[in-house]
Amino acid sequence: EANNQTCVILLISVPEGRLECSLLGKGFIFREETDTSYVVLSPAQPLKLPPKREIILFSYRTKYYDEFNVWQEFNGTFSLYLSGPGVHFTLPKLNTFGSHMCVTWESKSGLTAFWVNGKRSLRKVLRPGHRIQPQGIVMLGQDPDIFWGSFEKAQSFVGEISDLYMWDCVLSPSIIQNVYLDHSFLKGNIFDWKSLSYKCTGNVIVPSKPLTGM
Ligand SMILES: [Ca+2]
Repeated sequence: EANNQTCVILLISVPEGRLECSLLGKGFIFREETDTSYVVLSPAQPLKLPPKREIILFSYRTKYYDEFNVWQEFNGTFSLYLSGPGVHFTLPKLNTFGSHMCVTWESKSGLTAFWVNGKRSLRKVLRPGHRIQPQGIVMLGQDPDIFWGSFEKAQSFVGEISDLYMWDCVLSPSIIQNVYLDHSFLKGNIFDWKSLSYKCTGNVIVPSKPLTGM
């Protein structure tokens, strides 16, 4: 180049397929206005999960039964299953900035509802009079098809879960709304995020400072 520019021009010509080389210490410089120059990047992994996928959100399993499981289904609906039968709800999509989700089930009436960001779904009836059995395992991230195992990658949870609470009674609407509006939590008498006893297996990150966007 006869001019005084000192920039390095990285010429990349990839007519077909993908170029694989280390970019360490290099860069892309677009030197002039054109309608012909561009760089196509090939991700090492797909940028998002395949859309056709079911996702386990919460699993409580005893030896022979999925006692209390919350799912996002293939078609995007959300479900609660109690040892077999389940109810399904069409809800707003979970937001990348975080969503507050709550499931209520009243054993006597079977009334079941999903709450998203302080708003309650319509109610459906699931197994009135049913009793959830003790001595199971609560698991986040995987759906155990047997006690302690038989996981499927395609059903695993990918994302962030925080502020998990569980009670042995149905909370009032105002208490549920306050969790979303004021981020104020009534102490959970089954699970309480502030004093949760847990054990991580595999590639699970526990950030020292939780994200508090919600
Ligand atoms: Ca499974």
